[in-house]
Amino acid sequence: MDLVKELLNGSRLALARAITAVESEYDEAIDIMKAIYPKTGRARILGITGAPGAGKSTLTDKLVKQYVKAGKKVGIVAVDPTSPFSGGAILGDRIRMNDLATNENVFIRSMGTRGSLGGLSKKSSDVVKLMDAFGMDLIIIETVGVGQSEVDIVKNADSTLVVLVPGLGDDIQAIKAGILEIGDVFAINKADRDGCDKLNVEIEMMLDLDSRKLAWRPPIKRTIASQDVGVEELVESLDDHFEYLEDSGELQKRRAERTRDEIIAMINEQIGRYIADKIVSSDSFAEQVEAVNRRESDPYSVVFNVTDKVLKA
Ligand SMILES: Nc1nc2c(ncn2[C@@H]2O[C@H](COP(=O)(O)OP(=O)(O)O)[C@@H](O)[C@H]2O)c(=O)[nH]1
Ligand SMILES: [Mg+2]
Repeated sequence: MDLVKELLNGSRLALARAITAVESEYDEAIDIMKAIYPKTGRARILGITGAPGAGKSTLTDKLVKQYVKAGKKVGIVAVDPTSPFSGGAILGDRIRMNDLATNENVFIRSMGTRGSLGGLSKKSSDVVKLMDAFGMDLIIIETVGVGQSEVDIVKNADSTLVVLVPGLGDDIQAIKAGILEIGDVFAINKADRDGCDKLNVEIEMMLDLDSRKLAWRPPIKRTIASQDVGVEELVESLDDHFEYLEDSGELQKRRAERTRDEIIAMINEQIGRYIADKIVSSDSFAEQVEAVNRRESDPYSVVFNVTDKVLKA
């Protein structure tokens, strides 16, 4: 495919078009993904999550500038599970990352729930793969908030940075959504505000409660993203974590688990589609439902009939 060839040769236009194909679920999307797959697995993937307004985009902007200065090529996928528009609600991020958008070593793409058939987590993970095959060294997945869908999305990353803000009760919000458990590095951003020590103690306490006894103790770094303060130290911690992942074999393990989960999810999706297309929309299914309503049959028998048919198909 020409598009794939161009993408692998570094065409940004081809990358943009491939992303659109994946996002819009065009028929050729699967062929594109198949063709680029052998070229993936090279980039390092960083997830960034935290409450809206915590400063994730501001921090991403500053982090990326550090990596670009170090000669890295960086892809950014900004994902908003609450918006049906790609880029609509993330307009503010575009402004905050304005000068990055024109940098030839940076590629930014925003995604919403448009054409949500395949699920945003899967789609954003495919977009990451496209950027990986394109040749990005680092790919950042930034999500807008702290809900379950955000957790699912950042699970596609190798390491996760959780951004918290002092004095907001963010900590409690994060604990609820299971965000703390997925943090490999913590940033207390807006460290120009009061309450950093308290938040720091709370995160440390949470980490003490973690029963997994991991070899990696997530570091807590203070940043003032809007003033570019503490960002170099944060980069160091993020690099340390990636090094740890590589040296301990954890990276390989996490990626292998992710591959397995991805395949299972795709099988489920495929079977779900088959059921929707071939069974649920059939006359015979409608008749069986009616029979249940007349109490001539029961739901358990119908389910058995249907699954039996699928398994033999
Ligand atoms: N006081 C202060 N404001 C910040 C800091 N970092 C970001 N902001 C501001 O917080 C607001 C939200 O930032 P944004 O990056 O869009 O947050 P996001 O929703 O997590 O992506 C913006 O007005 C930023 O300028 C900081 O360290 N201190
Ligand atoms: Mg943002």
